[in-house]
Amino acid sequence: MTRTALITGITGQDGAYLSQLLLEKGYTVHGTARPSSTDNFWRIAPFLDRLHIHRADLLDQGSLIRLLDRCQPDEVYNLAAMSYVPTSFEQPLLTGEVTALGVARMLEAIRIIKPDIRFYQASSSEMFGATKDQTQDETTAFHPRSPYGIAKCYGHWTTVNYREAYGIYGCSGILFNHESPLRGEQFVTRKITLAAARIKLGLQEKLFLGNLEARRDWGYAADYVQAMWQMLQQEEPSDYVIGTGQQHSVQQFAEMAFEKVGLDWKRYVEIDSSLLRPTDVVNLCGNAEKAKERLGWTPKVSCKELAEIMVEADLARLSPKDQSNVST
Ligand code: NDP
Ligand code: GDR
Repeated sequence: MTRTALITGITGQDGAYLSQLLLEKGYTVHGTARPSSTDNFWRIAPFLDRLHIHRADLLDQGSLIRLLDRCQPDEVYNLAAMSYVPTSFEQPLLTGEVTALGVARMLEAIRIIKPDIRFYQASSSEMFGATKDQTQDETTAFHPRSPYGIAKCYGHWTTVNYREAYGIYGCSGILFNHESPLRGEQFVTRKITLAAARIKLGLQEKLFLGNLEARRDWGYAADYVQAMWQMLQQEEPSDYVIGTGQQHSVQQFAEMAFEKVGLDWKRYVEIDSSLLRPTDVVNLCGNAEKAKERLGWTPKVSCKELAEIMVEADLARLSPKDQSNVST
């Protein structure tokens, strides 16, 4: 029988990769988009006609209840969130409403409408924040460093609590940073790859960045949505860290991206102190042993390959057709 999935935040990076994966697996795929004057469907445009899009907002309990009643999904992937850390410092209460309470609203809707739904919560390595541990796994203590990280901790523990209190099949995927050509332009990897491509093509002169020393475990979004799906196929629900176990600094990512276009990053990157965060996270590196053992999940794309894929995609997007093979 055809399985039915609902993805909140289907218009985002992960929503696009996950919906593609689920369509390939034969699912009927429903997704939520916020009501707005301009639709943000560019990431899902290639297969939009195969998706069922509904207007719903994590801020609105009634819209979520009606949504579940209409779709009757077997699986819900809760990807919707205010996901940009700097904005969470500017709008901490809105971040809490969407990224924290939004999870409780979705789980309440599940409890009311269809408690046998399998639920995936998009948790984040930002929950580890100021951790002193060199690598982080499912047992590492949380010490969030932003309103976003704090909100994600609430969502994580709410998922755990609904599992323990009501027997809901809820999994919290603690995903480390994952990127792709579909990444939003404000996130540092895409900001860098887009700038490297633009500078190569003579469309931009400088790239302004904040903290070059911050270190992240960067993986490829297409690999990570596979793990989300695998978590919901297990007999018992559980929480999983997903990361590559490899760490690079923002500076190293810039080096790799500029190298791809044959340029020296030092000539183009400048520091803009207004991009520094009130509190930042500087040392994240995931230990995904549990996911490897129980799900058989391993990452396929290295950070260097990822930087290259992203630069290539940005070059292709920016290049007029007759210049599409700009020498790299
Ligand atoms: P994006 O920012 O690309 O997408 C976020 C999605 O949430 C968008 O579809 C957005 O809709 C939607 N959204 C925002 N506010 C609301 C709201 N009030 N009601 C309904 N929908 C809303 O994020 P990613 O795809 O990168 O990430 C997916 C999830 O995974 C997020 O929860 C993120 O916090 C989490 N995460 C991401 C990681 C990463 O490295 N990418 C790592 C760990 C966790 P709209 O198009 O209208 O703005
Ligand atoms: P992050 O991603 O905060 O880890 O959250 P982001 O790419 O925004 O920042 C990563 C690190 O780079 C440093 N940095 C800059 N960041 C941005 N955005 N712009 C800059 O110019 C810049 N210069 C340096 C930051 O200080 C930071 O240390 C992402 C989001 O997808 C979250 O939703 C997700 O939960 C986490 O990854 C895991």
